[in-house]
Amino acid sequence: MKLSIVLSTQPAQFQAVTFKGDLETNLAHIAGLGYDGVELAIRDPRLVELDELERLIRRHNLVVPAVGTGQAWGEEGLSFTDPDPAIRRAAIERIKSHVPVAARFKAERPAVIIIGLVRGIVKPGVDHTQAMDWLIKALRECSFAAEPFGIRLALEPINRYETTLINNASQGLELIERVGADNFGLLLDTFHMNIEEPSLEDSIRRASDRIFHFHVADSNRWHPGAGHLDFGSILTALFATGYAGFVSGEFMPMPDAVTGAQKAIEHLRAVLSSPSQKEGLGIRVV
Ligand code: LER
Ligand code: MN
Repeated sequence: MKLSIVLSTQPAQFQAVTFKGDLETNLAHIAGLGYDGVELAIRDPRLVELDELERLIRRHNLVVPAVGTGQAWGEEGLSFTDPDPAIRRAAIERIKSHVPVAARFKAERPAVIIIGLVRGIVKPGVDHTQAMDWLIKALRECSFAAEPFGIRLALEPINRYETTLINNASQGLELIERVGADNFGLLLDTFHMNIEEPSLEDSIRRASDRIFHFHVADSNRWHPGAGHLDFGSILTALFATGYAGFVSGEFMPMPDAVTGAQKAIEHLRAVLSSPSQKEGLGIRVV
């Protein structure tokens, strides 16, 4: 299991970003705790000193499996489904501007650009069908722009309290059919899945090789182990699909970032090394 954790490269309002603040200190903590990678949450690549960021990340031997883009919505209100065409265009251009960033950090697997809330919500006066049409066109344009760089896009089904556009894995799989790009898939997040999916494991099995990235948080959005999700069962289902990507922590910095990150790694390793999970993964227990 390769583990990463979300780190924001700039101040952010979104609460489930585990690490914000001084980059160098945070990267040292993340590497020191045993994480293999860091998922970068970047509002706008133009705001980031990329050479310096890359130098720090490489110095700590960390990989960047994915780049999160949600702050373009959270801080600036950019979205693929805004009724204002200038805002939709700005959102598309912003996502395309992440492609060279993701390409810079590409490791042994194609890096992923995350499409979270930048897809938008259905705003008053816009009907759902219209919003879906805008969404599909934007996703096609961005996926085609990313393809020559070997970069993949992953749309994250997000729970109903944050958006009405793509809440669950089934809707995500239908969207994939309509977008029709091989480098477009899903990011599944256990926090949202716990609200929206009838069974996390069945949805993981159905999404299978369209899972391009995976977020973990417990039911209360604290670190895995702090709530009631069964991560042994969830991760066994994930790895049984052949998933070879990162398991990425995206949870509240509770009781504080370092303690949460440490408890997450301990819990995830412990549940995967318990005898019943080893048997589920086909590992003989002696
Ligand atoms: C982002 O990865 C996420 O999970 C959302 O809750 C953002 O609003
Ligand atoms: Mn998430």
